Amino acid sequence: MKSAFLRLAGALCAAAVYCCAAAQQPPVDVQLAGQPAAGPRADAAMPQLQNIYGRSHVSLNGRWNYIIDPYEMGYYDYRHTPFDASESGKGGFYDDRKPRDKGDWVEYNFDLSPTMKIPGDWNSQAEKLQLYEGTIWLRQSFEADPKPGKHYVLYFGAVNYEAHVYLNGKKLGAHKGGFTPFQFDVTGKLAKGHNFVVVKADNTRHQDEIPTVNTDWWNYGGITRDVLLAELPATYIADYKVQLAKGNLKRIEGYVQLAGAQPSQAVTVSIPEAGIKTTVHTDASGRAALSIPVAKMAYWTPEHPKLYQVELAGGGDQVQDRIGFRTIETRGQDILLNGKSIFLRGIALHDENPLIPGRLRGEGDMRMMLQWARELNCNYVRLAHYPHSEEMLRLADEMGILVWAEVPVYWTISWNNPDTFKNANAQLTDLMVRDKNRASVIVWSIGNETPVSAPRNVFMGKLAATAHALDDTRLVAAALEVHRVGNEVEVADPLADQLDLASFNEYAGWYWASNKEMLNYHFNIKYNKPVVITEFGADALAGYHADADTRWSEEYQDALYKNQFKMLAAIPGLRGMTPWILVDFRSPRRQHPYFQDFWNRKGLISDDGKKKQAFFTLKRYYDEMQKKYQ
Ligand code: GCB
Repeated sequence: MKSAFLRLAGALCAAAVYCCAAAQQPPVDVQLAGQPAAGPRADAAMPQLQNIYGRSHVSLNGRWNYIIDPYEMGYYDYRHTPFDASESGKGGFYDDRKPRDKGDWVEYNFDLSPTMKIPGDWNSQAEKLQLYEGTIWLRQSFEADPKPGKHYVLYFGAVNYEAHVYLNGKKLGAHKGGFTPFQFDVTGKLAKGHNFVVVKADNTRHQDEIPTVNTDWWNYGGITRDVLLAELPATYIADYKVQLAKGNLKRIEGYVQLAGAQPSQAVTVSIPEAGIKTTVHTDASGRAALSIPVAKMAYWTPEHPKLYQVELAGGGDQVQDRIGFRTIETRGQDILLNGKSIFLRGIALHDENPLIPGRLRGEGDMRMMLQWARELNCNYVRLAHYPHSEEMLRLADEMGILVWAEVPVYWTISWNNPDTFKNANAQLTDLMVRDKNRASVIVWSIGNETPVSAPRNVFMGKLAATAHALDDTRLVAAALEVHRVGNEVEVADPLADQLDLASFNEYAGWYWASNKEMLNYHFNIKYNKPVVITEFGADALAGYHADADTRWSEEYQDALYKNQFKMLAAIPGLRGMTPWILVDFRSPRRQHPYFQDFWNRKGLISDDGKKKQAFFTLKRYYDEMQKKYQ
């Protein structure tokens, strides 16, 4: 049944929505049992809905009006008390009701303010915002025709970093964390007809947040991913996991979670192409475990990334997904995909488009990045250093590219602050909740280059425990650091005991030792685990040619890659790598006026899409490794 239950006003087009069976129940509170609790940074947000794109929804993307507010005029009064905290709330930029009360004197006007494209970081949309860090208010208007008995969910794919969200002048809640989705239950809060949503987005960096003040990437602010309004029936499928059991090619295990009016129901899970159809009954909390034998199935691999249509139906709701089935394990120093030893031919990438400034804006941009990885003959990518979008993971599923997924626990976090830990733990949980059905994801990474110390070991150890507890079917890892003792490069980190890989960054030939000297070094890795090099690399300005001893030249970068391959060949447990990095990327730390000019030049592809020499060297190496592991 097709019903246009919502129409976007203004520049947005009317969108058709496919509604599920109409169970006419009064709206009830959304409360999901059995899901990890949202962290303290998600004030009043509801738990994540699995597969938002598979629900009846309209997009609130498009052009949003915005107001730059460096002094947070729209949030605090002149005594620096939040308007939110006052009874009338008057003065805040979120109260955009028209006509205004007589005598109201307001110093803002969304209608006369400029617009920017959402999803989209603000830095790349106006020159004066390129380096802006602070608050911007954004507003979108839309029309709705909410139906009784339905649930409505306002979803944000990501807002960097802190978001305060208001619907029709009333606060829905706040969220911290720039790369994970959050949503609000807006049942009973939508008006028939005109509605408006206002977001205060603030990308100010703080020492106690995740990430902290110091990173090597651009701090893109704003609503960087989709904004959607979804309609759900009175009882709905809130979450599900449908994956092969740990190391077991013959059994699917997981769960289904209903929420809403009548959470105790029969739910049918079918995978028609695999001849699977099972009915389970959810308990009073809406949950049922799944354990389904598999007779015959084409397992997901990079060579044959088979995705099955999976259908879940129950309680008047139904959701479809495309899911691949594979196992991933380690045995000694081997990584086993569906029981077979593999070599991870990888490359690292940021969520940034070098050609059209800003974050990746949609499937076309994402396909370009993964296609470049494919041209390198990669079967694997490291999506550094924070969760990339759900669409990226779905594309990796479709294109057959294995993924290392990561949270922005980067460098010098405030290890002793319990709120900082809660925040990191919540971001990790949200990533894992979102992407748990993606075959491409084989590694959850809990952080990058975090310096060993007692409080750090406790903090990171707890994150590792969270990752293992939430998902025993994937590998848990971190990009560790190395230390040099004489000519030995040591990997000795107590955290490694809790990780599945001996994975580390090493900048031989760039941050230490010259290109030639690096061949005198050898690795001392104390762990009987697969070794995966998470980073090595060198800056090269595309088109700058010199000899192999001249830094910044393509020749230097190329020679470094060749020497790395020689050096790494001596590691018996080497099972993969993600050199740093696919494409040059923007970073405020990179100040050299000629070679960098705010770009980190370690890309194998330049900021205008040209392949550097080392690109072809890495491809040749991967061609050889592919033959070796066939
Ligand atoms: C690293 C970091 C990465 C940097 C890179 C570099 O170790 O993990 O985020 O961009 O080095 O280029 O220095």
